[in-house]
Amino acid sequence: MLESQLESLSRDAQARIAAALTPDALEAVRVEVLGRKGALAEISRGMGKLPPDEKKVIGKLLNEAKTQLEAALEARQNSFAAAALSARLDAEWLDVTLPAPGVRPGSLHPLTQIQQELEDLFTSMGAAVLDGPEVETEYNNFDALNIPADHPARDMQDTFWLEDNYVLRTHTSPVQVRGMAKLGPELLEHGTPLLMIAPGRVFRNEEVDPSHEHTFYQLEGMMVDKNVSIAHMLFFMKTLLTHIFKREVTVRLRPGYFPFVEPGFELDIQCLICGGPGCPVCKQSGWVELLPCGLVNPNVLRMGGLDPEVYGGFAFGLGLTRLVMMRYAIDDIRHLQGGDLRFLRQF
Ligand code: FA5
Repeated sequence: MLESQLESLSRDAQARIAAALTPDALEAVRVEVLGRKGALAEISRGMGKLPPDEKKVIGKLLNEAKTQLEAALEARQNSFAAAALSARLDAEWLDVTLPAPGVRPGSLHPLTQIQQELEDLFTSMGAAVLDGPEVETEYNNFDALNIPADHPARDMQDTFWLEDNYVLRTHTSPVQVRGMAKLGPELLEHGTPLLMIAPGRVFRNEEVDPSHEHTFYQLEGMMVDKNVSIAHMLFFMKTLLTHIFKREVTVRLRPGYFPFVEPGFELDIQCLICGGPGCPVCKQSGWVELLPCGLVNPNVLRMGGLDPEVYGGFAFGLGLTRLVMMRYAIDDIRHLQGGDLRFLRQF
């Protein structure tokens, strides 16, 4: 009686194991058949009442059934694990033969791009490109440019003073002094005009707003030769602007005071952000100060070791950062050094 009950239980359990479609369904079969309160345990408990001979036979059959069912359960469990693994492999498939995405190409900062364009333009016209230190002597930044210690023009440029009469240069004009000393005598003696530009970073203790930074870029230009006139100066400045804007831009020339030029001018450009009516960049005036300039003051030539009776020159100090703003219609100077990649990736 117990024998046939065991046989049909075993057959039935085998069929259910084979039919289980999920690990949960399989576990339910295991608990029902092999669990502590399961069907086999119940048969095992009923064996107590059997005579010893029969007990032995049933005990053996019970063990065999248990072993077979455990093996069947394990095999089915393994098949679930294999299926899960292969599903995972399908889901996480990766083609290791695909080419790598590569490094995203960077680009030059718009200031660098325009600086390089101007360097190319001026070297094509025979100019030297000079560099000067950002930490400059008080003498080169002011005195040699005809701005002695007690001169009110020092107040025009709010200066970061360092120790021992050094300053963070407030403009690129000290490179005029360095350029004259380094190149002037040799070139001029051989009848070659001194033509130079000096792009670079300058510093002022400024209140920062849409058109003013404490750290910005200028490009100094200078020519010294015999018979240099304002017409030469205007030629170079017009060539510069046409080269950068690739079209005629509206400019105005008005008197400007700088102790190192005489006469001095301010060349303003009509604001290309608003087109004239006024905006925060042009301080509602419609014009942007871009290119102060003038004929080199004789005192500066003298301090540069050149004879003002023989030589004359012009100089200009382009606001390079503002030029970049005008070319790309950048409406706030702070974007340029803000380091925001969303801004920089546009160039
Ligand atoms: C000068 O710095 C003179 N050295 C220029 C010069 C050179 C005159 C040679 C004559 C002969 P100024 O302080 O105006 O001048 O500055 C020159 C240009 O720099 C300005 O026209 C403007 O375009 C730019 N600039 C001045 N201050 C700032 C600032 N805080 N932020 C951005 N650009 C500025």
